[in-house]
Amino acid sequence: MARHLITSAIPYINGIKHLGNLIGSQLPADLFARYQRARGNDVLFLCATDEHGTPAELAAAKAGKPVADYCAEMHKVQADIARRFRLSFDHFGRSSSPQNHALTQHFAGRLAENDLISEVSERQVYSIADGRFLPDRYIEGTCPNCGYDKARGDQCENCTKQLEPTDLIDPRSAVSGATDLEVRETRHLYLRQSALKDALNDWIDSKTDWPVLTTSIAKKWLHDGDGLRDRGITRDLDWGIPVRKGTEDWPGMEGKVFYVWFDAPIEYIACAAEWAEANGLTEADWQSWWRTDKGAEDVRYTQFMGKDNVPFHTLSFPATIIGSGEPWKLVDHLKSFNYLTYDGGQFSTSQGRGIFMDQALELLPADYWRWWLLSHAPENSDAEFTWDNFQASVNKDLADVLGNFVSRITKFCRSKFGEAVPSGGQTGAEEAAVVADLSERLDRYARFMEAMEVRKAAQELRAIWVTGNEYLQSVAPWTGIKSDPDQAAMQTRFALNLAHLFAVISAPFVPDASAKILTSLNVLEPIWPADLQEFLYTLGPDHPFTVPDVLFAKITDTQVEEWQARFSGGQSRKGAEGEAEALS
Ligand code: B3M
Ligand code: ZN
Repeated sequence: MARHLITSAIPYINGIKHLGNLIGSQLPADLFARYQRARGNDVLFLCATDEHGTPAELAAAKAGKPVADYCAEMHKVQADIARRFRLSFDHFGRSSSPQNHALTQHFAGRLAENDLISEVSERQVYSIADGRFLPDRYIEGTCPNCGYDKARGDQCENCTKQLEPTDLIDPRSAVSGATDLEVRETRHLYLRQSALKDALNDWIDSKTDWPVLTTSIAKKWLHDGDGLRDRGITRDLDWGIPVRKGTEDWPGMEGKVFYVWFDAPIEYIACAAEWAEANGLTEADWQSWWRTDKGAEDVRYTQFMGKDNVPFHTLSFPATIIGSGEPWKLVDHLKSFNYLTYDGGQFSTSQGRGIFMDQALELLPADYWRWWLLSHAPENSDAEFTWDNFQASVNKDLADVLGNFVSRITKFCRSKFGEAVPSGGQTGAEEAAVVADLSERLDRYARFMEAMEVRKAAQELRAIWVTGNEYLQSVAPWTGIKSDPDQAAMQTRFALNLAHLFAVISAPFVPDASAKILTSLNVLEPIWPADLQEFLYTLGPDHPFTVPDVLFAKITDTQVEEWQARFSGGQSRKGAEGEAEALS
């Protein structure tokens, strides 16, 4: 039994994510986790909310709530939506957990002991009225370029010009509106990533099986200069993990917190500790997934993320781990995704453009979205969501092919033989040909799933469903039953077994439909087909079943028109302030 540690990039706490976010990390990670579990492997699948940093503070302020309360609420909201999308996390943690506080402080301490931290003095805007330093985007004023009076210290939203806070005319605090601002000196910790350049380079060179998208981004940042600059890992904010050296105070760092991108990836580890605590397990249990000196040497660790997150996972987080000098696991495989666009443009939280996870589930059940998103995953290039494409894919693949097959064969059997698998007849050349064809396809499907080739796996799965329909169409038991009822019984039995096969192997993509089929076929413990020939005899004569309800309803043209208009933009979503995702 193989052991798979799987993490998805952890979504920011502010606001509900859109479908582009979902397909960029959580959903493909879930597909892989479900597949590995179905193959009988041991899986620890972790995700969490990313709760620190400016976006969380701003969103909480806008909601008029203390940031801790806001995060606790939004965590519940996100956890509930994840559950309804059937994201099968073993634990959905929080980067603000005590476990992450302790581990983040621990890593900072180790890095300091290994002389990988330096202290740097910076000049930053301080608001006397607010009693705090203001990150660039907390400062507002008039744009010197276009005169827009709500320009932010990092950029003018109106004319898109990049700004320095000192460029603004009549600058004021976005927190309180206060205008008594001054530039003050402040000290921050820097992680000396440059000292780890060779170690990181060697490590990345050893990853010959990584997708080109991943290695090219890593190499670019490693060699083009910018990526491996020493990196500030502290901030003058209230909300975050207090800067400490392990369990000790850090003189000069009082009142400061770690930068959100420093503690967020450490949450991958802390989340395992949270998982252990939530399940009454011990430190040894979670460390056996993370420490190569404590049992994790046989663990294969796979991360899933959008391409914008790759530098943090190929350089910054590994720098933290390698720099600690402790035997924590480094990622073995990193699967990254391009972007999903919406109807010719970008998904936009601020403009309410595109579909958000909660809205999607108001329209249709999770399986419909899961299937479309996974079968169109932006793997080799960006992918575009259009309503026509979504409609076609749901109606053809799910309703006409998978749904139709299952409904047709169960209904036919019920009407001619009753609600139990019929006996009689013997399989012949037609069935042997189907078995041969499906064996090959199933092998290919498994290889694509193993390699996380999401789109190709979906195509192969669809081809497998099609094979079932073609078989039924060709043997047509509804015609043959008059002349040779035994033969028709055998064909029906064979097709019911195909339905069983489809349910088992489709579960990672469409878990709810799969469960419905299995329930109606009275299969309590689905087992992945080891030997296909044998598997297709699992449901023997007299095995009872029921006809399932409609598995997939077709999407009508009227629905498409209505949804297209509704999601075309014009209404801002809650949490829009986090969209720029400034990393200050
Ligand atoms: N929260 C950005 C994002 O959701 C960030 C990922 C953190 S992964 C450690 O895309
Ligand atoms: Zn401007």
